[in-house]
Amino acid sequence: MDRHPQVGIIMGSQSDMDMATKAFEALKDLEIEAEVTIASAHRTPEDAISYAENARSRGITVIIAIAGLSAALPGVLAAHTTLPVIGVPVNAGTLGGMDALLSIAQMPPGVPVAATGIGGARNAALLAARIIALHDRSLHERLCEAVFRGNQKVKASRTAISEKSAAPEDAFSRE
Ligand code: RP5
Repeated sequence: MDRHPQVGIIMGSQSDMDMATKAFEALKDLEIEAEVTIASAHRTPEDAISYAENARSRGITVIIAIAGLSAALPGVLAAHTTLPVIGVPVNAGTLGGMDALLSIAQMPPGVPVAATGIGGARNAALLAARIIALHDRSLHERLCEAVFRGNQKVKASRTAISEKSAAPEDAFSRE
């Protein structure tokens, strides 16, 4: 397994750590190496820019950028690298994360950022995994297994529905 970090998880503040941990754990489950750091687009803009500029040559292939409030971090990183940047909006204030979601999603043409839902750190990790799996057959297999396990979990949860109201299993049959 490649021990070199392939995913850079960067957050705007230490207060975003829960989200970073979620993304890190999801990547770890798929045996994807990741590194975690903090740099703010507003408070330490030079660090954010340098991290983005150095990321590709350091072997990073996808950046996950986590930020709340006026979440400029994913966009600033995307402006300084051609690596794919996935932004995770955090609910960090009175607007419940809508502020961060719109800041991340409403990028101007030419500077793309993929936005997850508010608090979507796990999905950010899974999207990063899909991107990396384009050129990594063994990761693709692990990803397919994880998707299968997720599907099985949903199917198994049907048994919790009372027999009287449950739809029959043949409602899901495919010709
Ligand atoms: C953003 O402001 C950070 O990403 C964080 O979500 C939010 C609040 O930061 P702190 O005031 O907790 O450092 O830049």
